[in-house]
Amino acid sequence: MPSLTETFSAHFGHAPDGVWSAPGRVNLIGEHTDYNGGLALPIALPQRTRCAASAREDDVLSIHSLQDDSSVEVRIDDVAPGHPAGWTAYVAGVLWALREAGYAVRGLEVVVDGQVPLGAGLSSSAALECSVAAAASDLFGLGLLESAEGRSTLASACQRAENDIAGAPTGGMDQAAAMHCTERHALRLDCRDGSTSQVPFDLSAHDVVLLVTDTRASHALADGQYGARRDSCERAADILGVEFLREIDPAALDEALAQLPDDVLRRRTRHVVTEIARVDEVVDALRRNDLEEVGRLFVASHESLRDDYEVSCTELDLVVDTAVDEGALGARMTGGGFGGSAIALVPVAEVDRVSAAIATAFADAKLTAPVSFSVTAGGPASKD
Ligand code: GAF
Repeated sequence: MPSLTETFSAHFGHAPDGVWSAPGRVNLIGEHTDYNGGLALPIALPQRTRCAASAREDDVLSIHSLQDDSSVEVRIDDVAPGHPAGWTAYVAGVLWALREAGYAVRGLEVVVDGQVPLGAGLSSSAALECSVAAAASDLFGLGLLESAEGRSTLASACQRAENDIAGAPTGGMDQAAAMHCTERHALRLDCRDGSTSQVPFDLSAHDVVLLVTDTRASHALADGQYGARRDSCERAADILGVEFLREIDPAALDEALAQLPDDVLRRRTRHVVTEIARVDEVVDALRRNDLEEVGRLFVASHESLRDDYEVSCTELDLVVDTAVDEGALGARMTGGGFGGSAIALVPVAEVDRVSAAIATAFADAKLTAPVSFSVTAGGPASKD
């Protein structure tokens, strides 16, 4: 396959002004907490989406994909909810959102090379949005990559692209991860005030790896299930008289649950409140290198997502159960759920056995073969 810059030159007749890239993510813990003003703890993946880009003088965005050889042209002024459709909404939506935020952006020529697995719950869409946002910031002299505050502005524009143009009512963790995560660190993200801190995350000294398993079970955030979970949380917060479920003190959880009118709202609330508390427990355990405790908290998180939040599925449960049975310190689904990927903390000596056991369990259950790979914490959106 020709390189990204060769494809750009062949397609547009000149070399690009530059190449920018942004990572996918896995969230270590803190799932379905971002839209509740809660805490999350993602790492950036080594897998990145790269975009070669040049600024145009006019309003036209011209996009080409290396993977499916498709091209789309759209005027930024014509971008609106549902237009353009498909993956190009994430690109066009970013320029639209930056303009909505008051930044003077024009059209771009873009060729995209997406190396984050699609539909795997690893935030390929945020990686795409953030790579384009990084390019736009540099090419239009916005300077937003240069500061944490600027990066948060870019992350917000990317979230608006996803919410308003692509129609996925997501919470913002994925875009914040792509903009703020740093190598060998997890990002403690406070979604109430937007603050971030870096937590050392380098498992190599402990002979442990983070194993990601893409279940290949389809996963979509623009369908009704994700939005239904958000609605339940908003209803519960409303009944409890708080802006976000983050405000419920875990020590007073039972009293809060007693005020809710039905079992579903009680279980959704219990997941959110306990999951937010688990994030700082994992941060503390990582800081004292207690990976056994991190593993235990992973399993508690998975059980809460499976039983109380009901966003797991057969495939995710099978990865988690098999990994733990075969010697993982802990495992859990990561991301939105309903398919996508799971993560496991696995001693190096057990990685091949755990991966093989997961593959065998899927084959025995007549499920599509999963893909397992180990990851380290990568860096944020940047110019290559
Ligand atoms: C998806 C969403 F995009 C995030 O905002 C977050 O809510 C996550 O699911 C669940 O934690 O990745």
